[in-house]
Amino acid sequence: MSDHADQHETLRRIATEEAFVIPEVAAAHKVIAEAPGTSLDIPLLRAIYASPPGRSVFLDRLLDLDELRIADMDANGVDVELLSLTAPGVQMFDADTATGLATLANDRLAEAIARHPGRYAGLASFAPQSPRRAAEEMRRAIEDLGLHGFVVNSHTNDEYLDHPKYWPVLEAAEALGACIYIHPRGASAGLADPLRDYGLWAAMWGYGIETSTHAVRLIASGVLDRFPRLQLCLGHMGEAVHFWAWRLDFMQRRNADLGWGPRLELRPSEYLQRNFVITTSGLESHLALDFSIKALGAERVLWAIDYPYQPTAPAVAFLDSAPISDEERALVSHRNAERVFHIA
Ligand code: VNL
Ligand code: MN
Repeated sequence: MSDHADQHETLRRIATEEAFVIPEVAAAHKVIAEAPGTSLDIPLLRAIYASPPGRSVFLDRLLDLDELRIADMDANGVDVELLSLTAPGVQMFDADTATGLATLANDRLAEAIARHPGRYAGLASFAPQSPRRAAEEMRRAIEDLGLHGFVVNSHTNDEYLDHPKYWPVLEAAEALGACIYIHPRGASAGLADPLRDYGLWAAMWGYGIETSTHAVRLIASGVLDRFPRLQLCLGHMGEAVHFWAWRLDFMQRRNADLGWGPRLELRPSEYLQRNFVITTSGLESHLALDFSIKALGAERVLWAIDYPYQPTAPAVAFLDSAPISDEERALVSHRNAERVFHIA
């Protein structure tokens, strides 16, 4: 075996956007799947949860935190999965249901991590529908349960986290030193109509439009001047936001001159460098990886699979065969995840 292959044998792999569900949330998603509605989350919920399940292979794997998942990890050399409740999480439920289910999901997540020492870490859910209770649950999840950060599935009732009502959530994450992973979901009502054809609503295109817009709102609103130490994570190779950095910088200044937006303390590209990390989930392109490392630095790019929605073996092969230095590979594969998500 060559030295190169040897090095890969011992490289710790931490996958950072790995989905699960608990039966109680699955049951509540099924109710949404079987009711009429125009939300762009409904087609995928129907595919997964409506009876008979069209994509039960996803459902089985989402519900499993033991045999199937650990076997898939072992077969592919994945050391750790950073788990998060699958989209849209609790964000389509009423505030009380959402708050209760987030708490339950976080308890189950902590139990799964304890059952499989060293194999899992976890991002806590919270219910933005009730920002004060969300902030309390965020404190409990980090301080009592020992979870490793947070997941939010983009908009909540068509509102974004730059809205002042959500500042308690941003304040809690910053104070706890815990990163918020902004995961996609179906686009908000105002973004939705051109995404209703050809399957554009989901992972092919709509998720990226929704989630990149969320990230740009957080930058352009000035909310990162209020919470300068807040750490945010974007999947899917940064949802391409960093590709737009030059234009964001140029046009944000013009916006400020026109009175269309605030005067920011930093340029948009500087917030990307200070407040964001990105993951490679579901975008296994060496060209995009090379661009991302050059644009943001290798210490801001983390590996992910997007299990069970993406297959594990190609995600591992993508990492192992990436034309990057051993130092960069170690950062992307595990060191950045260890630092950003406090994984031992
Ligand atoms: C898909 C991919 C769905 C990644 C996801 O969450 C996800 C998909 C619902 O391919 O449909 O995180
Ligand atoms: Mn995902």
